[in-house]
Amino acid sequence: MSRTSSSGRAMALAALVGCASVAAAQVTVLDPWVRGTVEGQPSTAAYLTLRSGSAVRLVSVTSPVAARCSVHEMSISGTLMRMRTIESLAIPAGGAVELREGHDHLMLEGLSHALKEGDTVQLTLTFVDSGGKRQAIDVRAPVVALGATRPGAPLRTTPMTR
Ligand SMILES: [Cu+2]
Repeated sequence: MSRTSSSGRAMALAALVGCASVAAAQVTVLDPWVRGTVEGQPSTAAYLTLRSGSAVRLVSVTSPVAARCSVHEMSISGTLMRMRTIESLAIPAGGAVELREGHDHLMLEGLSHALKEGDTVQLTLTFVDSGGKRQAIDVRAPVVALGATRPGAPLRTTPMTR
């Protein structure tokens, strides 16, 4: 292979990658993480921040480790925290939506196995823009230990009975 043709190929590849990143730049997923579980625990929550240059809706979440994934909205009714599934989550143009502990979150139900710290969970998020165009984004979310509050935070000091 000559030097000329290989550099031409590299330029073509760069152009392709450039196009792909423009299309994908519409939605950005930041700081994803999943709460670790104990053996036999059927469900857990995942947290992340979604940013988008244009108005989109998160319409579907899937994961190979969970039979069902959904967006849960948290609300406080008296002293009770309630959560309910919402059909879609809107991200405004140029805005961000933060799914964080004690607030709205992704619910992963029907877990296939216990999720341990150090594991990575794949989440596929599907967004729809105002024109009805769908875009799927794969996210690899680290599993955070059951007692920790967020990635990098120290473990709670409450001793655990084993
Ligand atoms: Cu929930």
